[in-house]
Amino acid sequence: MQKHWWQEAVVYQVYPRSFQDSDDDGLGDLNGLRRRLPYIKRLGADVIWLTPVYRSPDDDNGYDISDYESIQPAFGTMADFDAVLADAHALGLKIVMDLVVNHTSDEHAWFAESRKAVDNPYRDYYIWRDPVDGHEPAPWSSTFSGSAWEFDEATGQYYLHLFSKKQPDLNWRNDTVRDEIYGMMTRWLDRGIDGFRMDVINSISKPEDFTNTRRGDDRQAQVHAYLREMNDRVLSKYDIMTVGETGGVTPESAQLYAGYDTHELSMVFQFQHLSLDLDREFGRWRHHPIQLSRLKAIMTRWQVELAGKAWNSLFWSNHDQPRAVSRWGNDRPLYRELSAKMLGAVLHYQQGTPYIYQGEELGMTNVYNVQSIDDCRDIETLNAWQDLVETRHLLAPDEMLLGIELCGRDNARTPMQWDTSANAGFTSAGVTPWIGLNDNYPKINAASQVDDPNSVFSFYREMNALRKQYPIITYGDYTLLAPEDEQVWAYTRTLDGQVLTVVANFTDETLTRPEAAPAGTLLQQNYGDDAGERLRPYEVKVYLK
Ligand code: TEU
Repeated sequence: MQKHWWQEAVVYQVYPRSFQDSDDDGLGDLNGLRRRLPYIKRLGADVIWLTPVYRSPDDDNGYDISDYESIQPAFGTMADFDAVLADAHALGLKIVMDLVVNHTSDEHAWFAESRKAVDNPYRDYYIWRDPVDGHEPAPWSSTFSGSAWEFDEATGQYYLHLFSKKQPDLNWRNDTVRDEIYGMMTRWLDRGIDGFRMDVINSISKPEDFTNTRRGDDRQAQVHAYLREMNDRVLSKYDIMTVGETGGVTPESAQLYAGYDTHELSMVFQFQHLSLDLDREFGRWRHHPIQLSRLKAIMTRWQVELAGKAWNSLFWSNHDQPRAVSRWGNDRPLYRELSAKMLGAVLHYQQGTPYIYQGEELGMTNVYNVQSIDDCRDIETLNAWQDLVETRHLLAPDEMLLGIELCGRDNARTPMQWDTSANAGFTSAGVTPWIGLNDNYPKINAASQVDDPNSVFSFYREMNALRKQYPIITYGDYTLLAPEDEQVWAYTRTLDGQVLTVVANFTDETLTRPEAAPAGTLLQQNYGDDAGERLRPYEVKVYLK
């Protein structure tokens, strides 16, 4: 297996609008990120995944792009971006940008032209269809509630939008569209960035005829042709990292997207582990407890079935998910730090590139006591409330508010908690942040952790350092132990005669497990000592022999 730098790297995801404000407008920005680069370096990350900073009307917080090659003014200028990139590189940090090319904003110049007339040269940049019997061309739904088709009076046709109606889908069947995108990508890579995270990239292929096709039916067929073309014409010309966001992908299909010999992407984000606690009918808005044996089985399948064929990404959270310690661990004060460290270890010691979402390294939690939908900012949440509560009355307000508290996307988007000063150091005192702070910032913040050897931050920092010291963490083969155990996740990694053993207690009980006292030396743990076969609440231990 040929080795690549991104297999040995740790990625830190920055959601810039919530990371650091430098000009007191209540919104994070590029100069704020520049100021915090030393913090990311100190954590021991190697790559920053920067979510979109391009010009955008912000209907979906920047995932609705109106100009791929200019910077959102509220975030700064292209010169500010270049300064961030230069400073990051000077610190040995790489920057991977978010590529959102399944759709643009409806305020992009291309769409403004396309919607003018059916014979406009840009018409075929997007997906327009005639009504069928006076209705939408096909029963496709938007991820953000409602139909995926919006009727445009001016030309009497519908256009497709898998997300908000202000995010019209691009027509990847159009060679000119692909040429435009490959040109834009090339110019960003020539600017010096180190790769792309590709937003919903397995949605870019659509059927020619929408009748009798379900959303996503034929993605396999065309999307790989597009990605091989993208790789041939752009990606292969640079030593970069790419990660595709591929909802619905399986260990089998992932080998097409990220196979060592398929010449498409470096790796993909899979979501099978993130669907375990979702409701079949109401998705994230009706949350279910997670059964550990099912989580272990899914993550083990990815470890075993990709081994030697494709590279895994490893993540618990991102800007679309609730906070990891609240969803998977125990965010009560007694167990928050212990379970945050346990979750970090059980994920990072698997094979793959780990992704740390901003604040995860501090054990930041969900926001509780959501009193009203007016506290929410996320378009997915607002649209779902309108649909499920206000229009179809399928969920009661308090049930939906509970769902938002447990699994809404705004949980991950509250301002980064830097210190105990007003606004957690995210913005100046007296400034109103774009979204409310989590009121636990006086207790959970970077300033109280970076110099504390027992903090969650220091635990993540230690993991990142151990990764550099022990190749077994990157390249060792994974084997699950005790698959049926509903309380403990234990596994080994083996490489060149070495054995690394990870044992994690997912409960608030003290348990006894023989695998909790393997041979070898204790490499990392979240308690001050080693209690042998006795596993204390949320205890994790990593041994090396
Ligand atoms: O997310 C794709 C996506 O579907 C997620 O938003 C998530 O799966 C969704 O919330 C369903 O519950 C990407 C971006 O990460 C997200 O922020 C964007 O909103 C979306 O695409 C559209 O660009």
